[in-house]
Amino acid sequence: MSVLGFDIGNENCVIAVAKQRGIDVLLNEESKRETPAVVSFGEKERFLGSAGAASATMNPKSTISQVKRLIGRKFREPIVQEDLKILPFESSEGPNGSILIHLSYLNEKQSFTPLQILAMLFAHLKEISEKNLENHVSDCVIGVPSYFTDLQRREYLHAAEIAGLKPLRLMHDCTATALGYGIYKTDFNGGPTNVVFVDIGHSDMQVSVASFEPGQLRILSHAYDSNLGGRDFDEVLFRYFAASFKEQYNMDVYSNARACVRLRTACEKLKKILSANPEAPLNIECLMEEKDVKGFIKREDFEKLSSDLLERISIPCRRALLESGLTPEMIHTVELVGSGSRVPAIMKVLTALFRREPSRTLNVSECVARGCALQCAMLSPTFRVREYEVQDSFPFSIGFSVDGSPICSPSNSVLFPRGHPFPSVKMLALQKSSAFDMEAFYAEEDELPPGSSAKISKFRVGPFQSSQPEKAKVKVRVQLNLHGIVTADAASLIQDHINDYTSNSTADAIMENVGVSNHESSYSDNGPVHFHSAHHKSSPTPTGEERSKAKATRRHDIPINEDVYGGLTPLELSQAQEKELLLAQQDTRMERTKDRKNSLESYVYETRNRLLSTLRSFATDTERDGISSSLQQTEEWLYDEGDDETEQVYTQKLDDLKKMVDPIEHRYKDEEARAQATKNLLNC
Ligand code: ATP
Ligand code: MG
Ligand code: K
Repeated sequence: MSVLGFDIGNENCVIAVAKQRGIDVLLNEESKRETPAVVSFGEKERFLGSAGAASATMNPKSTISQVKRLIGRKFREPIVQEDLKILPFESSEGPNGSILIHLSYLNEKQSFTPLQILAMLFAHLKEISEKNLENHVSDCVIGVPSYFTDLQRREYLHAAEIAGLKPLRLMHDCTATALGYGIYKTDFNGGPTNVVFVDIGHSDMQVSVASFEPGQLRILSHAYDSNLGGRDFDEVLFRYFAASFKEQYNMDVYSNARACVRLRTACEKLKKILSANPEAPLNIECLMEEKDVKGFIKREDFEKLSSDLLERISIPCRRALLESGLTPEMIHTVELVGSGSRVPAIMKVLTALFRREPSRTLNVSECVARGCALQCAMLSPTFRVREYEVQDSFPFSIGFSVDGSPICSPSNSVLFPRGHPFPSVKMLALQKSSAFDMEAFYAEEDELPPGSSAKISKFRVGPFQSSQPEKAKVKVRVQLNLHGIVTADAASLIQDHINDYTSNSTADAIMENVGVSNHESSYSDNGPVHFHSAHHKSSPTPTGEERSKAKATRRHDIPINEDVYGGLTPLELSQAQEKELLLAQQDTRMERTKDRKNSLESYVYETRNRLLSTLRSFATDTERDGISSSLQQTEEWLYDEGDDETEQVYTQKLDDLKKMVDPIEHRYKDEEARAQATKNLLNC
């Protein structure tokens, strides 16, 4: 069983696989190491990845890119509206404020959620992996931005599930990068070595500070700007040239979707040229109104136009540093990754900020996927990886309320404060004698990306009824799991006779940490046993101390009903799975149809040639004429009404032709065999 790491970027995806000798990056069908995160709907089939990107300019309205930006978000969020303005496909508000993408496919109007589109990408990456490895794949670790909310993380898991993948973990991008960086280093001695990782991608940037010691890494802080990445630099160029074409050619690029796509693509290319050259030209033929356009810009001017963006880059860097509690002097190195960081001015900004030049020792586009593959190997029982402990920290404060009241004290609801190590499990002891509601939410809204909802989920704990209401205690197990998702996944009613719980008079909740020492909330690679500890999946496992108390008590399991805000219902999930299956079948059918059509076409050409050569003397004139004219007719038909036929029709046509040619083919083969036999005889 192969273990994989996926980096799903807003622009590019990378697949890494763990092999016994190390980590490899898989090549896609174009032999590229990066696969565009694009899904395009053709007339009768989908084009995914590279093929999707190729049809983006041909077919902009049916081409979905940047779906990562839309995952788990609401249509009306201002930032979503900004993004949708740039994206050429149609969209609208769906149920519960969700986003729906509309396009026409198979001659009907169809709509898809971003989650469904993401699932298509996952399925494509899975297919690439299976072709490469000639094996079925499912276990994987998937990189996610540290700023992803609960819902975004859940949607990633659902999308992966729809695609038939089994994510063992969603891993913060920079944590994956840090793992790949640290596990091979053996020179981290003499106290902790602190490294800042700066990842600038297509539409976001993330900064994390990690502290390495032999055999372990600890994340000290995560910071981010979820709306600042390479594409913002493209946009600077786009606006500049759109304005200058308006002046120069009196042309309004904004009014033409296809022209916008083409100009943006050209600007991205131009930006890349400026990374290596002091100036660059821009030429687009027939941009719109049949006009060719020409432009030119110097790197210097590009940097001036980008000054606001460049300033913004230092904000998350400062924040990460501040929260790590370190000063720039305590930083060993700054590692710069993500292809968006290739703009030279970014290097200058960071050098000034950290008072040293960032290094680029990692593969900037592959490090996340590689780290994820390593993590997958560590989690998989089929691999033995060097013992290494990874302790991540969670970037948001998570609060809980019970029947509307804060859980920890009348004024404090924070169960997992920002920076809390995870995965982590907490047991809540509550004084409740019948069904109640709990709610999980982000306690500090300004920690979240702008526009995100603070709501996470609701839990109905019950029904149950205590026979001794005044002594009833309920224990609820709450987890911040390995994916960074919050759940309340087990509850039990404890009716005890000995009152051995110190009850808190201000709030009726008593918090108990079940083994949430730093050690247990992180994990190391002591084989699967250590990591898949009882705290992860099984029912509540009391500690030794609790167990002795439990002897004097009766314990009944209570059902918990979880309702995730904006989450997929099981029915919706299975509907999405069915839909994906149908779409995949349609693609396969179209692939087969193309295959059949190609076989027919090449049969026509081959037979025509062979009729003039090898087969010539085995056919009568009448046979030859008959076949020739059938070949001719088939060829004409293929270019005309037969251009777009079904698999069965092509197969039938080929069979018909073969029926005419086969007798001649047989005569030829018989003759061949006779000649061979004669030759053998003579050779003896
Ligand atoms: P994200 O991490 O934001 O989800 P991603 O992982 O797909 O997205 P990357 O592949 O790291 O993003 O970076 C893509 C960005 O890097 C694009 O904006 C692209 O234009 C930019 N880029 C690639 N090469 C260069 C270059 N030579 N000079 C400048 N920018 C570049
Ligand atoms: Mg990335
Ligand atoms: K392992």
